[in-house]
Amino acid sequence: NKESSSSRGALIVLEGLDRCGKTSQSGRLYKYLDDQGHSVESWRFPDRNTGVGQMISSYLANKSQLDDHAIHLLFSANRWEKRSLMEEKLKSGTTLIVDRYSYSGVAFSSAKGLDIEWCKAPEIGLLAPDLVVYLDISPEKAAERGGYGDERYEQLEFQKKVAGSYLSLRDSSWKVIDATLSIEDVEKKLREVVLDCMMTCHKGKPMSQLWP
Ligand code: NYM
Repeated sequence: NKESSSSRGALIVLEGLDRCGKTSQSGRLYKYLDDQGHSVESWRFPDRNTGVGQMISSYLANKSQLDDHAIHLLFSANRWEKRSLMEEKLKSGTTLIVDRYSYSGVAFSSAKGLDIEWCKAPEIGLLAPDLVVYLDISPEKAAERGGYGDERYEQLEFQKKVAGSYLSLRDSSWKVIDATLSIEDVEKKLREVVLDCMMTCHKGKPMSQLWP
């Protein structure tokens, strides 16, 4: 049953360390909701398809160097360039499953030593997620999972710092799922919290902006 067009979609964000399983879980969740007949889209940040996204992609591949503040602002700009489309989709009843969002922006940049309040500032006014799910895994366990790729940040010592930053960003509204459970168990827990959140949005929970 398609959602009625008068009710809005939910903004669902998945966060976690590199290799925590976010990308496979977003894919599975998308397929499940789509099969159920919900209007849903799968998004990710960085969105490497835009002009800004290509600069980010080249930075992550170590093909270009950028000042830490400059790349932070590009990640943020990459979310800003999608903001109006995001709002349009949500208002028209489409639920968005977003793989990484502002929390990644703040966690990764503050792990480099940038001031956390400075990192949060450019995110002010972006749409606030209706649900943040944190797929929890220790940096050591994540590193054991088939190893990291060659991208910047994919190193154990750095991931330990990112884990610390995420801890200071987390609040009681986040749903934390043990990412070391089986794929099926993580998927099941994820579906539960997501369906519950979609219901509250459907019932008229107002949209809000960062940082609430
Ligand atoms: N990343 C991602 C940031 O440093 N800041 C951000 O705002 C976002 C959205 O980019 N290691 C980092 C986290 C990842 C890397 O993401 C690429 P992915 O999910 O591997 O494509």
